Amino acid sequence: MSHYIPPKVWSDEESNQGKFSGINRPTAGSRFDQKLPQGDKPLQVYSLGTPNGIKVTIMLEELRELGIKEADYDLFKISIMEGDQFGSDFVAINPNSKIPALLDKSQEPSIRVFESGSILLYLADKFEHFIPKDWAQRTEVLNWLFWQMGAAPFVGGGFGHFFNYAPEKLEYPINRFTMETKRQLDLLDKELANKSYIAGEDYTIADIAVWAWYGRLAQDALYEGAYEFLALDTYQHLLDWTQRIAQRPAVKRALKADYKTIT
Ligand SMILES: N[C@@H](CCC(=O)N[C@@H](CS)C(=O)NCC(=O)O)C(=O)O
Repeated sequence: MSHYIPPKVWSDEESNQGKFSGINRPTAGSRFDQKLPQGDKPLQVYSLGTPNGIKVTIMLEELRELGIKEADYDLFKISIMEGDQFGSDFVAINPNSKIPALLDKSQEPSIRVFESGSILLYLADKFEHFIPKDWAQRTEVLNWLFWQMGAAPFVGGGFGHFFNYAPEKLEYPINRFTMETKRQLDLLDKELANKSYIAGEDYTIADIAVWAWYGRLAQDALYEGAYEFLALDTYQHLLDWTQRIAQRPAVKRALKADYKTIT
């Protein structure tokens, strides 16, 4: 057990942020002027190949697969460990300073979209794909999309952080977040026992969002040793669904996407 006694008032000067000390500050807003490049495609994506980032590239590659020219995009790399997310142009698109962010230049004026779930929904509504028109079915897709947006921070910011990134291995947070992560994995496994996709028989933005985290975890692509530690081999329906989606050409392309530099 740690013997840390919190002071009366917390101060960032005494806090050890480990691997993230170069970027973490307790304030929001832009930290320096930085122009972002724009290409000539209708959609400009500023992102990175993380679980939240790949949601957007998978969706855009799925739209490309359907031959939708209006969904063509330029993809730029925001190096979050170097602090690109705090540059002025990026903050103007996403005041929350997190990837992914999208600028839709086909609209006048351009529309900014941030939060990966909001971007998926924007693209699904705009192009009328990967979201059902039927009200009840659409609601079920949104149930899972919003579930993922609320649940995955326990996996990434909780389990992944303490299992993989934290400067020391601490039993209490690892136990706490492993318990929750396994509960979520069991939920998905039980749901996927009776249907092909998470919101029913069709592949939707809910699958894209959930796969980017839980599918990647099931592929052992997120945190070294996690597959074994979480006993992912015991979630057979989740593994089958992971494979089904991994075989999609758009998903394969998205995972190998080329990011242009911003400087
Ligand atoms: N809820 C946000 C989370 C985005 C997020 O956490 N992005 C991470 C990378 S996966 C990031 O940009 N981190 C940089 C930072 O925290 O400074 C979303 O889904 O878009």
